[in-house]
Parts: sequence; structure tokens; C-alpha cells
Amino acid sequence: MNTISEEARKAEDQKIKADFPILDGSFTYLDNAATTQKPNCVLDAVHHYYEALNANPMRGLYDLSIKATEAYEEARETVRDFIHAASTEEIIFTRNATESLNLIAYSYARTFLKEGDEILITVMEHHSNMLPWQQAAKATGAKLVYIEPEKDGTITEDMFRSYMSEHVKLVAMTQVSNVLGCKNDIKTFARIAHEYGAVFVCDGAQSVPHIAVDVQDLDVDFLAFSGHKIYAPMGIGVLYGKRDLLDKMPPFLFGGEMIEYVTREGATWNELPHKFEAGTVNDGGAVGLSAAIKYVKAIGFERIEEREFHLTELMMTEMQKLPYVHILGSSDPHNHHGIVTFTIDGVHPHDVAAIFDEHHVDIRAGHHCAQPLMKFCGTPSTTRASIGMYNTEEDVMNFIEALKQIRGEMGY
Ligand code: C6P
Repeated sequence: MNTISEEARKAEDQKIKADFPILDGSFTYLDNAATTQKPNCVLDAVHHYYEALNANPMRGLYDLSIKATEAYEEARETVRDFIHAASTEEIIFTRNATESLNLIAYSYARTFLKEGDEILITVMEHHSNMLPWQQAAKATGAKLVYIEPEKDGTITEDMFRSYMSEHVKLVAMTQVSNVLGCKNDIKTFARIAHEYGAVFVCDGAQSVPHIAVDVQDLDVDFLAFSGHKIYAPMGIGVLYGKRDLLDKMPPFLFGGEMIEYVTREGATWNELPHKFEAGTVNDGGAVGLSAAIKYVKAIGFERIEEREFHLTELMMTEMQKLPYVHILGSSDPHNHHGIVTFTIDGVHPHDVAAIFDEHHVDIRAGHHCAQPLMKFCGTPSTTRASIGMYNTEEDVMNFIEALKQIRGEMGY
């Protein structure tokens, strides 16, 4: 994959990093799976929105409100094009991936699932793609079934098929694990789920920022992701849903703008996607997300994947030289998508994180909101470094240098 010269790579590294004002060289940021930093174009777009366009969208008939509405709907079209949805009616703005997944669990699962049905998820799910299904199962009497992957996170087609039956009505699965970094074969699993008449929910929180995701090609019924993990502001997220499913689902939240007509006795609902966007929306966030997507597209996923793979490979190769460091999941960097979670013999992950902090390297320690996966891996907590498109070889080597100090600083 190393298709560009060293010199060209270094020049590109500096160019991308210079777009992110917070990355001023005083620290090394490797917690991108938790949230990403924001480029100038996103900061400028949000600033411009509040400076020149801000009004309550879809409500006022005056010029500013119309401009605010146009900005919001333009952002929706940017998202539609980005994930290749058939229509903007299938793009619902939410607060984050968590809210998107809850929307499906509350609106779809609680309406259409019943006792005797099964909801199929995996042990590697983030709590946000687990707890909504636990609660939906409790509310409907459906059974929640967990796919047990292989130790490195692999789920084969045969394994997946062995869990499928006519009882399974809904499958929810992450495309990329936030701990193991492995990628699930969503296209194959969605096809099999459909053979059995189940709907397929894809958690794209950790995939959408790193690989091209085409909802029509994957043929998923729902896709959830967060803006803040793809260089956009916090507080804006996306739910993609197939139109025929969204049409028959009841609203999730009730209030302003999601109605068609209200009487004292009841109400009828607005058309898609507004039926699912109750209350005043996050227009500035949507505008920021649109700018972030345009920025990512201008660099292109081919280059992003190449850059992130190169750094993951460098990081893992250096880590694998240290016998007291153990990487969770596959030993092959192709199966990590920029996420490298590890333990260090004899050192608690919180001490590891504190020592990294002393070295001005930002990484995450803990259970990463995936406690059942931690249990499956046989460890209560771990440390995780995660790469974004602005990271450089220098960042990786700063991390490795700090990593090498840790055991010594703990008295080994
Ligand atoms: N994972 C991490 O450090 P929100 O919080 O709604 O933006 O994203 C939830 C979520 C859903 N699915 C996956 C696979 C995720 O990784 C996350 C968020 C962060 O791993 C914060 S806990």
C-alpha cells in the first residue's frame, strides 16, 4: 500500500495537520475513536452559520429563517450523497450514534417485535448498540442473543448463519469494533439477515470516519453514526433508514415540527424526515458536519485508508517488539482500522494513561463502553490508541517512546 514517497508523505502530513488549529505540536492526540479534532473549514462553517445564517429553521417565513432552513437541508443532501442513500427523506439528524440507535430500538423494535422473536447482536458491541436492545427485549418479551466471535473478533459467514433462524427479526452489529478494530462483513451478514426476513441495523460510529460506506451497496436497513468522530462538532449525529421502514415507524420524540396537524385529542405526523426530528434542531452542527464531510471527501478514503493503515502498521510493529505489551484482537494491522487496544504486564491501564499524559500523549484507558467484550477478552480494562487522518509517523513514535518508559516508571 506504500504508494507515495517518504518526502511526499511528510509534506502531506504537515499539510493536513496544519488544518487543525488545536494540534499545535504541544501534545500528541491518539484518542480519535473517542472523538476527533476539528479542521478550520468546520470551525469556519459553524462560525459563519451563527454569524450570518442563524434563525430557527423551518419555522419563520422571513429571509434569515429561510436561509437557515436551506443550510440545514443542504447539509442533509451532503450526508445523503456521502453514504449514497436513495433520498434525503432517509436521512434523520440526531444528537449522535447513541440517539440514532435508541430511535430504532424505541420506534421500530418496540412496535414490531413480540415474545418469541429474537434480536441478534454481538459480544463486541459498544454499550450504545447493546443497552437499547436489552431494554427493547425486556419491553417486548423478545429474546436477546449474542454472537460470540473468535478471539480476534472474527465472525465468519458460517458462524453468522448458525445464529440465524426465522425467529430472528432484527440484527444489530457494529461495522468496526471500537476496541478490537476488526471489521465485520456487513454486506454478507445483511444479505443473510434479509434471507430470513430480519432487518439489519449497522452501527457505523467507528467505520464511517475511516472507510467509504455505501448504504445501498451494503443494503443495510439502518445505519447510525456520530458527527464528532468524523471531524464535525459534537451534538450532531445521523440515522439512515430505508424509507419503507421509516414510513411505518411511529415517531420517537413528540413536540414541535414533527407534526402535520394537532387537535386537543391527538395529532398527525409530518412527512419524512421531519417526523423524527422533534423540537429545534442543531442547524449549526449539521452545517459543521456538512463541512467535515466535504473535507474528508476532498482528501478521499483511498488516501485516508492508506495513511491510517501505514501508521497502524508502524505502531503495531513497534509494539510487537515489546514482550510485555499485548495487543487485543488480530496481530495483523489490516484488521485494526487505526484502533490498537493493549495491556501491559503488571501495570494498570489507568496508570498507563496517567504516564502517557505526563508525556503529553492522549490515549484512552478503561472498558471503552464495551464491558461484555472486556469480559470476553478476559480483562477488566485496557489502554487504547486510535489514529485519525491527521496523525503522523512522529505522533506514533512519540507514543512508542512514552510506551517504552512506562514499565521503568512503574519500578520494573
Ligand atoms: N465510542 C469510544 O471511545 P456516541 O457516544 O453516541 O457518539 O457514540 C457511541 C458509539 C457507538 N458505537 C460505537 C462502535 C462507538 O465506538 C461509540 C462511541 C467512543 O469508543 C466513546 S465511548
